[in-house]
Amino acid sequence: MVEDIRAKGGTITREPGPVKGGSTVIAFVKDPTGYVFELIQRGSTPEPLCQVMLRVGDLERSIKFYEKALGMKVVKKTNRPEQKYTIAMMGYAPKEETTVLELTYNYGVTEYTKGNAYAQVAISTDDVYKSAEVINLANQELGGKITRQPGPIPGLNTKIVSFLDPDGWKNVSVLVLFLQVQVKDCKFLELLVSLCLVKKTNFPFR
Ligand SMILES: N[C@@H](CCC(=O)N[C@@H](CS)C(=O)NCC(=O)O)C(=O)O
Repeated sequence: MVEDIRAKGGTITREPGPVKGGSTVIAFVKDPTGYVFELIQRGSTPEPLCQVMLRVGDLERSIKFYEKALGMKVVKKTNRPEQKYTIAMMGYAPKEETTVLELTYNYGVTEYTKGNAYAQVAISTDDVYKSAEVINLANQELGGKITRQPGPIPGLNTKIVSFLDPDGWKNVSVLVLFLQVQVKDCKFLELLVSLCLVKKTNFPFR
């Protein structure tokens, strides 16, 4: 895959090889906007979109937040003392079956600066109003806040609630699961990692 991406003009930022301190073979590539994608060599899975990695300043606080606010479970936890980091994979099913959040704690790092390009991870819910109540309780206990009260998006038949987790990462409960990032050219992203465009919506009023 790396050779394919290189041939299409993609930037390889980490050549394929075993992860430091482990045996899984990985590589890193960059899309034209500068977003980093990790390629992980593993057997075929029903969902090839594996994980979204967020760096967090207090792993136990984040685990509690994602459990309480969004009903996720820790599906795998890996501590790499030699590399000075711990990872908790959180989601709704084993990581071989579904996309998961990869929460990374680097020893001693309690805060991260955030740019303005990352937007949000979206989680589906059948009732944003109930979800907002649960999220609000988790925010009060563990940090973060609701940034958009639950309700419909103008012009669309979708209701959302937007909120920040204790580290300030934004999440949105909506009816479909998607990861939103600001990109210059989604055509290149499709080519780069063979993602398929499943829906494109233009919002002229935003
Ligand atoms: N300090 C790293 C901790 C996480 C980490 O190292 N993850 C592994 C993948 S699970 C990685 O990026 N390894 C790079 C390598 O092995 O070259 C970070 O914040 O990105």
